[in-house]
Amino acid sequence: MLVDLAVFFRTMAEANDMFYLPVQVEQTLWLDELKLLSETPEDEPADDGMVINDYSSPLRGVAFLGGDSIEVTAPEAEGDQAHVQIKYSVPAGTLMAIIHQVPGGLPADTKALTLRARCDEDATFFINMEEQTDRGDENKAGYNASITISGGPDWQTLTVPIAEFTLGEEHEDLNGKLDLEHVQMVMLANIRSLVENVDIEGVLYLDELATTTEAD
Ligand SMILES: [Ca+2]
Ligand SMILES: [Ca+2]
Repeated sequence: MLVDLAVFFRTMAEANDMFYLPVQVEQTLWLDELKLLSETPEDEPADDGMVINDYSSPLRGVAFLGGDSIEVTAPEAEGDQAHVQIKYSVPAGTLMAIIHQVPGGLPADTKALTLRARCDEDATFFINMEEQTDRGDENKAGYNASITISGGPDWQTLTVPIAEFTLGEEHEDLNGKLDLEHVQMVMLANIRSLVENVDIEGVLYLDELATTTEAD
């Protein structure tokens, strides 16, 4: 199944309140090939974890929410580190978010998420992991944590222990625990515009989002 997330979110009343979505325009999508592989292609292992996204070009498995107020570019790679630059200027009452698809779930022995990033000014990002243990919304649960990236020119690798993720208030989880192998989506969002109801802007650079089995 191929889903245009912007169209998908637009159909959710709740999302319309939360996300600033641009006026819908007609879009064309060309597809060349859809393959079924007998083996799951392995991502390049980062130490003993799994790379959720390396932000190489062309970008795959990522969707951006924030409409016209988000500008994504792929600056020249620094060494072999391909990365993306996300320039955002988001109105109060909405938010900017980067949604990573995790089609095969995360390794069950994951101890932490790691993010190699930098930004122009200090910014706190909300990280949401959504598990889907079975069909239906009642089998979805969202777990949240947050990270603060210090502003500056240097790349930082931030570690977020899985133990820091707590169940979102709007969710119930039937088995009461985060099931990493059923996580389908990892979202990184700047929700300050929504929570404090102020206009926000910033530049965020992302190099790699990964899991690690090492406890920090
Ligand atoms: Ca669960
Ligand atoms: Ca990268």
